[in-house]
Amino acid sequence: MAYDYDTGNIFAKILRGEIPNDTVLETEHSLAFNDIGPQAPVHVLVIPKGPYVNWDHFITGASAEEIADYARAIHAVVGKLGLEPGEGGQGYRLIMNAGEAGVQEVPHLHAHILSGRPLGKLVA
Ligand code: D5M
Repeated sequence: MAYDYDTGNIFAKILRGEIPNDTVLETEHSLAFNDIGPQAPVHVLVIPKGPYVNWDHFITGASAEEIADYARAIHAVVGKLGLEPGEGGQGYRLIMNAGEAGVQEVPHLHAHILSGRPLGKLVA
């Protein structure tokens, strides 16, 4: 599957420094920042710095180094915010929307980390 990456998307602009973001954590290949319209008290987006449309594009096109960095960045945000489940941590929900059925609005891969309130059972 070939993906066309739109360099004009809002997260590409954030990565180029053209618009501001509320950074939570940055690594060599990933950036985490607070969602502009939080759906919960904690709502962080984690994106790879590379030009990947969605998870499927990323996992088939990114280097092992980028993939490891991204996975670790998500874990680092969870740790930084004290969300690790159990032992006093409150836990979290990790979501990636993809394509039309997933209602993905911004065409640059992003993981949503949600927490800070009971999120309810996941329903469509
Ligand atoms: O989610 C796209 C998410 O991106 C949605 O929760 C709002 C968020 N968003 C949009 N613009 C910004 C900026 N400029 N900063 C931070 N967050 C932003 P999706 O999964 O594509 O529906």
